[in-house]
Amino acid sequence: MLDLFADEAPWQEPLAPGAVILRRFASQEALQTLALIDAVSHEAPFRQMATPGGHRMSVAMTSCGARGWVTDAQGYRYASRDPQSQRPWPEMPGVLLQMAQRAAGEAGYSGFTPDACLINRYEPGAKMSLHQDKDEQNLGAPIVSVSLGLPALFLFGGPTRTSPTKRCLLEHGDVVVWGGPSRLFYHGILPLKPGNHPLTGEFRYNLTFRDAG
Ligand code: MD3
Ligand code: FE
Repeated sequence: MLDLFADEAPWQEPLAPGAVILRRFASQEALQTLALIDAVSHEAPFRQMATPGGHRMSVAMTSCGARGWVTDAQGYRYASRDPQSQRPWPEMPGVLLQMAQRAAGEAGYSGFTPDACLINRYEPGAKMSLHQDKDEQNLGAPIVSVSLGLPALFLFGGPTRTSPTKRCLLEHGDVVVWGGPSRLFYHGILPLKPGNHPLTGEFRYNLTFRDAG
């Protein structure tokens, strides 16, 4: 299908040690990716999970791939089944796996074999507080993130919670590859500003591809 929002050539912006933004890298595949997100969410619906501290997350999440990320009163972890249905997570679509592998390659990380794709859905006001991603077994592998729909202000710091932070706007089609030292940097998303995106309406989606091991 002709995508009227994919006419811009991608470009790269270095972000932090080991991290690079591939601006608009996913633009051409946005429509297909959104259709695949829809299909995944019919098998494994978006849900707002509870943190171990008992707070309901404002971001709604689901997963595809051999593992999915879950949180509840027991803690954060990867699980091979959706706790809501007790079924395995939907398969990671080949085109998404290949897009993540191509992005990792462009950023200098060849041989990336993610087994988990966490899908975040933000509605207006939804946010993700400053955190590290360290539940994965293979911290030597990068994380590839794909942003679709409404733009969001991304906050990224350094190796400690009190490291100085920078802000960066992540827009539709942007892909970020996080490896090397930045793999364990603190990061978060500021509350989503209301808006209307031609492909996603009031939502922002973010996919993160991980080698959870
Ligand atoms: C930096 N997601 O799911 S993507 C997450 O936009 C998460 O939904 C945000 O943080 C989102 O854990 C940010 C950018 C991102 C993803 C993973 C990272 C940045 C990262 C892992 C390490 C360092
Ligand atoms: Fe994260």
